[in-house]
Amino acid sequence: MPTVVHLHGGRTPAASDGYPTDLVLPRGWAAPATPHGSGHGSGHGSGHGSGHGMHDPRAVVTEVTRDYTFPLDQRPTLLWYHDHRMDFTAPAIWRGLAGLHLVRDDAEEALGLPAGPRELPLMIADRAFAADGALAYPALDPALRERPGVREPYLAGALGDVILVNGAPWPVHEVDAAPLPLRVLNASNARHYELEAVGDDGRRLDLVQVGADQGLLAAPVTHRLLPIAPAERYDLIVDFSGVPVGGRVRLLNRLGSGRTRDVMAFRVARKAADGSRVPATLSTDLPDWRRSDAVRVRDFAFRTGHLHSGRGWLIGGLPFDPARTDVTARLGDVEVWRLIADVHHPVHLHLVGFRVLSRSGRPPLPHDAGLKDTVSLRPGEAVEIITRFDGYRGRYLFHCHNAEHEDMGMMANLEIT
Ligand SMILES: [Cu+2]
Repeated sequence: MPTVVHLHGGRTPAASDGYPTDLVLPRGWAAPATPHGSGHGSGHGSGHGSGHGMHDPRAVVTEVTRDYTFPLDQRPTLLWYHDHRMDFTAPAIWRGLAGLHLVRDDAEEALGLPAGPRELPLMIADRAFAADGALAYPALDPALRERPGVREPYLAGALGDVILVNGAPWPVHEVDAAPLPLRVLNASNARHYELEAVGDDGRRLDLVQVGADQGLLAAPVTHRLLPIAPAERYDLIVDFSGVPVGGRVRLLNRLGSGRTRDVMAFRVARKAADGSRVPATLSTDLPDWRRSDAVRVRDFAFRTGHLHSGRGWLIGGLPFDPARTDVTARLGDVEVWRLIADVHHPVHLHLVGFRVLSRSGRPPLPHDAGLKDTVSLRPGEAVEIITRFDGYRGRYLFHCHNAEHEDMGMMANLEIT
């Protein structure tokens, strides 16, 4: 298959950011005889021998190999990499083209947070399987060559009935009776979770958040329930020192039903000494952009709508077209963006982190703390974010990270000049 790698949350030069048409093609890959019919706009018609119909004069296509450069000049945090192929990102992620990427630095390690060998990344993703064990995905074109998108019942997003954590269904992980650092990614295409950790006695353990998408918070935030949308990350400390040896703590999804309520479980295997602590101040380098710093306020509506041969997902009434520049921002400028949703849309900006300013006129929620690169818009909500376009010039993207929405039009171009 054609593929292209995006390092999600990475501060990456545009040429290595994994623009959807900057494809790496298999040897001998040829364009289909006819363009697919689902159409994302005016750019359709001729291809680049890339297997889809989208015309993009700026695409940089290579065969078989490509070098990416990731300077990683950014705050330490949990990033993830995944395929970003034009029109076919969702099935590629579903098939496994995704993984974790940790950025560390000395200052973070000097904090004395619980860390070291106990640190446990959790990549949570739902999947569906056929009777023979093969991955099942409702693609319109199972060969993933011509017609993008999913069958009609899955237009809102493909949900699986098996919850995988680090590739294993509902795993049980043995832990010490000590604070455990968890680095959680929701790598699901479309499933939202509301996580809670519940012991055998029915009591909830605190989820102490120390980091967001883009690294350490200013101060810890304690949650009992923690919503996590596709592509969001949280760094958490869960303290198992009060759980008896042999006891079990289940990580549950309150938004699931039946088996999709279960995510994984921890079994406390042994007592352990632990000298770690969660400091009251975690970081002092978070940007504190103010509204008065912003040179521009922009509005974007994330809504369903008509592509020229069916239903899809639009930003500002338009489906994605790589040949159209939707936003031009000046390097160094601070802007406020107001994002409005019809249904749930986790909105992701490439290149930059942002702060959440408000939700439908109210203050941000506790889990909006820190520096984000993906914000979960709830149905009917208007979320304001503020950011500074910093780092590199070039062509970037913003889009919904419900992967099916993304493949069915819900992306836009962000040109930084
Ligand atoms: Cu969406």
